[in-house]
Amino acid sequence: MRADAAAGIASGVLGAVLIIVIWINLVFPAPIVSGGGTVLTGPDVALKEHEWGFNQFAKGGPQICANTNSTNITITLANTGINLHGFQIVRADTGAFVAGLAKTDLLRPGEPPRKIVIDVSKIAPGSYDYICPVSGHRQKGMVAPFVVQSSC
Ligand SMILES: [Cu+2]
Repeated sequence: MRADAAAGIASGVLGAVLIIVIWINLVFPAPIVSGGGTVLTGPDVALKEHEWGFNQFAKGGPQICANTNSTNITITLANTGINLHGFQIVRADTGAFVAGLAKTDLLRPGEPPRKIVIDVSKIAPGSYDYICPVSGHRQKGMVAPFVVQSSC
């Protein structure tokens, strides 16, 4: 077989493999790692946002546990990604807004970290999620548990 024909067949096979790999990733996306075993607690929490997770270069993020006897949690939010990202705490069941930034108040890539004060006394004990409210980002993995309970 001629060398150029062999190279053509090889690149065709490589292209087909790439298309199959991309298709598998689209049809069977990797599961979102919710919590990932890490729990952040205490009055000061630092979160790095990027595509498509918090504090890790993977989907999901660490759980945040808020103690009911603490008053405020200060979340220092840094956008280390290349897209705009926001921050909201929403109800785990309904997705209703509970606290955080307005949907249009987004952090630009590389802007100085922002401190968001969450008044825990205004949130009933229970299960919540913190998310990035930018369209599609939660679905891609920017979601992790936020729980309010009597002990963390
Ligand atoms: Cu985002």
